[in-house]
Amino acid sequence: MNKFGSLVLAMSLVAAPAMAAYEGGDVKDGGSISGSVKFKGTAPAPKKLDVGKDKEVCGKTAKMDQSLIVEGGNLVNAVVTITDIKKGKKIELKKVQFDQNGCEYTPHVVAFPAGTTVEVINPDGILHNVHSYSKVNTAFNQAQPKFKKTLEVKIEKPEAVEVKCDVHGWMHGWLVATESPYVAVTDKSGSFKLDNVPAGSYTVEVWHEKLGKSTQKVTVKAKEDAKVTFEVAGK
Ligand SMILES: [Cu+2]
Repeated sequence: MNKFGSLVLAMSLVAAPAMAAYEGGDVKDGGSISGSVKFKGTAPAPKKLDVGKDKEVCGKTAKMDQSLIVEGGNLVNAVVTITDIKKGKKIELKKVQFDQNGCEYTPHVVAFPAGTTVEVINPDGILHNVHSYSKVNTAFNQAQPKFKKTLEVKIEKPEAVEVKCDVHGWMHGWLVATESPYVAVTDKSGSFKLDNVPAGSYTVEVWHEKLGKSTQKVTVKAKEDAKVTFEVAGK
């Protein structure tokens, strides 16, 4: 590449963050997108995790691997977002909770718009450590001693942030921040709903920590619910 070419490339890299940001406002005659996420294939048998520390607190209930939960063919804890929406409902930032009760993160996956503050709760009366493996956001690695019942972290930028506890190696969860407020996590029946969506055509994405991403085009009509079913194959 010549000198001019590399200069153009450098300038375009600098310009990249100027990409149109999400704009929130009032949505008139919004529709919704709802549906479910199915798991395609044979679901693995639930795996019990080895609780090798603080057994009197952490071992009260059996700890199961939550990285792939399939209930009756439905995929639980998948994150559903609209990836290409630039204008829609207002972002209302509310604190969300990430509870370490019994040495397990509940919910296992929390999703919210970027800029949200997460309250990490420690009701256990023992030491936990909240360690994020962020790449886009500034990573955090904070001890949460038994007397510190709540610790707050803010996830500023869109990213699926993996969180672990350095004290209890089996503790593992996700804080998923998105650009728009259109985000939902599938429940026990694999269902989700995104509401107050302006009429239009969108790309809806499903992300799962083990199974990755898949997308579908969905058209939303005013005041109507657009139904969509995803089938995500096991790996
Ligand atoms: Cu811990």
